[in-house]
Amino acid sequence: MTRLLTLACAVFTMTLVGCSESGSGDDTLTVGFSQVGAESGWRTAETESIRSEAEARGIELKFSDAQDKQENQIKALNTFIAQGVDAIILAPKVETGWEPVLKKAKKRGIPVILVDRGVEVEDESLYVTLIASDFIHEGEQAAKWLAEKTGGKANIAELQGTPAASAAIERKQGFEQEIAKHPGMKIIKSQTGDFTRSKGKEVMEAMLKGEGGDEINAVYAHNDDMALGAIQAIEEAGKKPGEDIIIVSIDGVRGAFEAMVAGKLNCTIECNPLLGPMAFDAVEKALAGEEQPKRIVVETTIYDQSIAADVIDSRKY
Ligand code: GYE
Repeated sequence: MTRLLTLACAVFTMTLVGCSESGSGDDTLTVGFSQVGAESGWRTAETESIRSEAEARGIELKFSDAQDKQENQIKALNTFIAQGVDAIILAPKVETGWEPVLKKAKKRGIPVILVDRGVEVEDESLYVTLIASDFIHEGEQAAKWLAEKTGGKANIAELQGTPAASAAIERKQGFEQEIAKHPGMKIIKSQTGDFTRSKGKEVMEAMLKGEGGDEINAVYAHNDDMALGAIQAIEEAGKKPGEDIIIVSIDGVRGAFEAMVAGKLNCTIECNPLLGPMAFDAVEKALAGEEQPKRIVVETTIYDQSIAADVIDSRKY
């Protein structure tokens, strides 16, 4: 009888251990990553950073590319929760609509780390931390640089990022509050180019052809990809980008440095996409029950034509 009882206890213990281990059945961490899509060079660099960091740490990464649709991100998070992942990393396309799925993750005790863009939620305990640049500051820096370059006089065409994305909302806010200090600086046209090169070109073409297009002497693009599209449109309109029209953008991708070396882009504000190490540090701290700040700010740096050639070879993305 004793032997049978001992065996039963052993089996029961093994079962408990099995249940307590992560989704993959061994002690390998399993993390679900919901990515917006691949709309820009910045986004691709961010994805690569997270993938390579997971590999370096021996973490099983379940990756979902939402093809730029929030409903696909929500579906992915529901799948990760059903699979019982240890943690979730989310790059939210837009700020709103996340409460229901984040409440489910919280109920299952799955920590959610936000990277890159923020969410609007009543209950901030629905996510552990947001690792992102200060987009308002980026907008302010772009405006300060442009004010200095133009002597505080510019008729600006603004290429906005994805509607309802915190990066677009806050970059616009930061830029506008800074140019308000310069009566000679006006945004005379503003439209979304959805953070893509093709849309940036299309919108810039329409702005140049439209009423008042000839007055445009500056472009503020919420990201480099749209700025590169605008450069193509400006050239096709027979104008010199970087000279006839001064262009400032944000991200700091390699194409921006190439355009600055060619004299076609004037300035980019770096928004570091290499968030993998910080994201997995936050995952590991969350799983260890360590306290973390609600907001981890990624530093930004200004690059213009004067230094582009010196640094281009050392760029990591
Ligand atoms: O600037 C852009 C990407 O959310 C900071 O999204 C990110 C932005 C970035 O499409 O290139």
